[in-house]
Amino acid sequence: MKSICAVIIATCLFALPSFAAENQRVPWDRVSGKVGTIDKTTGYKIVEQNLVQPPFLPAWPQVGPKKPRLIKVTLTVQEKLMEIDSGVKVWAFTFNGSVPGPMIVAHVGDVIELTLRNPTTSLMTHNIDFHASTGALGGAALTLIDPGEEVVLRWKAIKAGAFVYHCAPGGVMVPWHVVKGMNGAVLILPREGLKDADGNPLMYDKAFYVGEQDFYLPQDKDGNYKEYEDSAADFADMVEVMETLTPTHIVFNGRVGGLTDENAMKANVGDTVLIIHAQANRRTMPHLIGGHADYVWPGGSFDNVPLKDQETWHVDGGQAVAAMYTFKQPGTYAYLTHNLIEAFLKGAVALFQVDGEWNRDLMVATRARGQIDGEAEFEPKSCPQYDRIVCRRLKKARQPIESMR
Ligand SMILES: [Cu+2]
Repeated sequence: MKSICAVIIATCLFALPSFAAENQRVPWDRVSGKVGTIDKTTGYKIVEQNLVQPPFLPAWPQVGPKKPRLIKVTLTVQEKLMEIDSGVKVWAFTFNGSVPGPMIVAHVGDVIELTLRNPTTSLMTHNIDFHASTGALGGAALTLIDPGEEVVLRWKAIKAGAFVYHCAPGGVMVPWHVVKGMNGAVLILPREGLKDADGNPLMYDKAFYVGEQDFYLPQDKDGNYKEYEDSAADFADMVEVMETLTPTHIVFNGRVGGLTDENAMKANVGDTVLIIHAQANRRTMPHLIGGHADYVWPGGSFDNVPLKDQETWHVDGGQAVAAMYTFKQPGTYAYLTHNLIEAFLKGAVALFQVDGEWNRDLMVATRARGQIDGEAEFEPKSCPQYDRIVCRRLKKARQPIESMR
């Protein structure tokens, strides 16, 4: 009996130091210090990332410092009534008030310290699943918080790529929260920056983050989109529409026209642009009309060799994919999903407005528009009621662009 007790005590004494050492190697359970100081548990410098509204990314270096850092970010839940098309409103669930939620940028090896807040203005319990992270349902199991609560989660970025994050409170709440807008993206850059297949650096001048959102909005018997009194009231009706698997709207940056007209993304000829396209719930097929993707990282992983010269690429549901393109001509470019029904009838179209000099070597109209001999002049009819916007744009496109001749 004595000898058994001795073995148990010896085992405990032996095991305790190794358990403590294990905890020291994974010190995620300590609160970090102030920005600019060194975090005692990781030895990493603490930096704060100021998150910005999409389609923009936080100002962040493409090549990381030699040593990893501890990056502090804060996401605050906002349940808010948003207009996603003229007169069409939905009670969105958001991170920091935007659909999609803001982009977080880090380098491989960095530790992200997220403070997630769910204020008492919320009606629902929320959390966050980072596809870029490892374990605990992407952090969802450690971050479920009721209104009035906050939580701090640390996770280490060990995979390079573009990744989705989203709320995942369990059961039918998961798709309901995601299609009410509660998703965003993370960009984990390789520490040495992006590279082509031969290991040459690929740097970008600008980066844009296109978050695609499918909405499933209930309609009344007359076909009008219904409005609800609070963020929870649409649940039963919306789930009914969700079960059809047919979105009523598919939009970029939270609304029809979220990235067109005055919201168009801007660049200059010669600019290399990184476009991160995120879709938390369904597949999509980005395409840049009048351009290409010079590089696409398949599946969103920067550890994959980038595909070159893609006309259309694809993003799976629950995925973010980065593409890179250097603009070679000025003008307006449509960036859309090349399911053209989804683009033109559901809303999934964005615009790039590019300034610069027209390159006649790449394209030229060698004969200006003119009448065919003997043909009567075309009399355009008035724009049909159902197609006012497209018709107006087509008429605008008919105006001659002198620099292209
Ligand atoms: Cu949620």
